[in-house]
Amino acid sequence: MSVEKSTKTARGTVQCENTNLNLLKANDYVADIIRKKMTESNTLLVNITSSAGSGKTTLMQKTAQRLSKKLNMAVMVGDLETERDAIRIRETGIQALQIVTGGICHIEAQMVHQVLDQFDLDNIDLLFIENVGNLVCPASFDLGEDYRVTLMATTEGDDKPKKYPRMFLTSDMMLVSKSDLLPYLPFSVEAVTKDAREVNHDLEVIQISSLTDEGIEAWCDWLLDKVKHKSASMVQ
Ligand SMILES: Nc1nc2c(ncn2[C@@H]2O[C@H](COP(=O)(O)OP(=O)(O)O)[C@@H](O)[C@H]2O)c(=O)[nH]1
Ligand SMILES: [Mg+2]
Repeated sequence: MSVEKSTKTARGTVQCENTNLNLLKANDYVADIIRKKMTESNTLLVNITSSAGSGKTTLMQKTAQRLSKKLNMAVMVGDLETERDAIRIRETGIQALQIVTGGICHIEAQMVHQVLDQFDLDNIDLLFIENVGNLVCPASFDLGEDYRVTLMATTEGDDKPKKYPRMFLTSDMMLVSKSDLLPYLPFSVEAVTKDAREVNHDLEVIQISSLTDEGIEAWCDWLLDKVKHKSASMVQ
């Protein structure tokens, strides 16, 4: 069933809604199966979203360099075409698998489920999904993740949380990325944080740069804490 709704607003802007309810229902069913598998294997699943070019793959490389000696980690990465990102991540020595969506602008739970048996989940503490780069479609698809983390690059402009609210509403963490470029850009970390928290009061925020390493330790500590917390809750 497809629901299409359009409303004419006072200022003459036409607001459209188009949600394929069956597709999302099927997605959520598979997402629950993934969640169960992750609980059984005690693997923390983190879904990384952002616009194209915000620094997701670079952050995956950086995180692997920092954490792969402390815990077992792996990445599945979605793109419309090419295996380029998986190759970049594999260069750090961790397992990375490319999901080529063939034109689809997001990863769906079914795609994750199809490749899960290629990972030795019982021996993976932290599994990342690097989603397809855009702030729209990935917001609507639950992938069974424990946490959703959205990168918001300083190069994108600080007005995005209010323009793409669903992405920020459904995220647990906003990483303000490429902070090394702040001196050269009209971008306010204060303004972007205020807007994002008006959309999602509980959103955590860390300012990071994969170039200067600003915030990378705080990011890695956040991940280590979540991995620890998940395994502690398994013991109880
Ligand atoms: N200045 C700066 N550039 C970055 C940073 N992180 C990534 N980049 C660059 O931004 C571009 C896109 O990065 P990439 O990781 O491929 O982004 P993705 O499309 O979100 O995966 C590349 O040219 C990176 O070298 C950062 O922290 N600072
Ligand atoms: Mg990438």
